[in-house]
Amino acid sequence: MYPQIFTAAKGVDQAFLIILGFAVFILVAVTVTMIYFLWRYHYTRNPKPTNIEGSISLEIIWTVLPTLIVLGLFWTGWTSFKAMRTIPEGAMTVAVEGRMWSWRFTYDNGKTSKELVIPVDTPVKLDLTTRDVIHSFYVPAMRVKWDMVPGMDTNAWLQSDTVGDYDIFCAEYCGLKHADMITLLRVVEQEDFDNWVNAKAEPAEEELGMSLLEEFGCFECHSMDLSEESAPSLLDLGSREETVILPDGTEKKIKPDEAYIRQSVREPGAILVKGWDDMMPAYGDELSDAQLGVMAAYLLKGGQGKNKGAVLADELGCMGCHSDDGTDDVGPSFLGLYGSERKGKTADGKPYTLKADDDYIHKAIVDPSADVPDGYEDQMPAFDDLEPGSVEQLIGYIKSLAKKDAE
Ligand code: HEC
Ligand code: HEC
Ligand SMILES: [Cu+2]
Repeated sequence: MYPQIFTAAKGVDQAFLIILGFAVFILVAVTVTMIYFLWRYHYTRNPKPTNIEGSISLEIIWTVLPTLIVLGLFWTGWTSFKAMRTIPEGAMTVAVEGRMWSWRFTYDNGKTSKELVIPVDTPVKLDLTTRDVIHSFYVPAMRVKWDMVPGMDTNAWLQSDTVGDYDIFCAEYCGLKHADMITLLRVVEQEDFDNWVNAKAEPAEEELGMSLLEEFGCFECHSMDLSEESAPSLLDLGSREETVILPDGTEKKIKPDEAYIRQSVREPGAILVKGWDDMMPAYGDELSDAQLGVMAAYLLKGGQGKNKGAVLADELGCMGCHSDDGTDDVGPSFLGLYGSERKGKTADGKPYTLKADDDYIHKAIVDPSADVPDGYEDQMPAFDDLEPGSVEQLIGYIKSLAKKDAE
């Protein structure tokens, strides 16, 4: 058995051992009696069968004894069950969401995580919910297993007396990738826990680049997706080859690099992107060298590596069913999805053919059963309760993975 680290669940092991003990005892007793009778009443030793009729004392024994045994077994089970169902007052609360096919743990301060991190020696109450089908939250080392049923709020609690990492499984078969629903319970010292739970996500370099672009108003004209209304899109700048017009009017093919971006921002009029007018304000020294460096690095990485939508898609479990590299999974890959032609059937069976635009993607996220693309089943849970702006971020992310010639 797994090491036992949850004191209140000790009774579970006890109940198990007691029941196992009785079962083995009864198996042995019945087998031995049977063999003895075979031997004792063999016709060579007992040639004349006799008919035994009634024995009050025997009947009392075989009624009362098993009743006592069964009641005793019930008692051991009941007491250990009660200990695990009595959630201590003031226990720390963590919301656990199960979904096809990943876990999300949300703490009181809003922090979310894919792993369950808890402080040692602290009772933790788990509010269990599911986004789609029935899952079951199972921590073998804690002897804790409790179903998560759609539309029902269930809960469980646990507490560890030992620091360490333990497995968390889904114990209810929930579809194709049920086996992927594995994550970790990390039991850490209180101090480490406090640091972890209060840590603000370090603004990744990418996010810094993004926020600088926002701060300096670059997005007033530029987009990070395929739309190019008042300026060329900055998406995937690093992997483009572009035709620019030099000050003397000649055309040249270039691959944007850091120096080019620096110059494009400091004196945009010097080199123009072919097809665009000299509309961009010159930023001159408004931006420091360092700021420009961060921006350029971000833009050269494609600006799509880890945008907010990508982080969100990962957090919400989209990537359990969708890929970003073109391999089709349970759902179609996000790569090249935006702007491509989609064929499928609506909920009432009408075939459709259309181009995946913002509206289509929006509907696909909040009401996935409405349009189901050919070759796929209506398996996606509806994400109709996301925070405001989240769907837009997800759309932005899917857009950033569009094929460049889709527009
Ligand atoms: C008023 C609209 C406007 C604003 C604001 C603006 N740009 Fe531009 N930008 C343009 C236009 C128009 C072009 C294309 C003409 C040119 O090359 O100057 C361009 C070109 C560029 C290019 C070259 C793109 C390419 O495809 O080679 C880069 C890089 C760039 N801008 C970055 C920025 C950054 C960074 C900011 C914010 C600090 C910014 N822009 C703010 C309008 C704008
Ligand atoms: C349990 C697996 C699963 C999860 C989780 C999931 N999807 Fe899906 N998704 C599918 C399947 C299956 C389809 C195709 C059938 C359908 O449209 O309902 C689909 C379709 C889509 C489509 C439409 C694709 C097309 O070609 O029409 C989009 C967009 C989409 N999902 C985005 C998301 C986003 C964003 C998330 C996370 C918030 C997500 N999905 C989570 C399984 C999943
Ligand atoms: Cu599951």
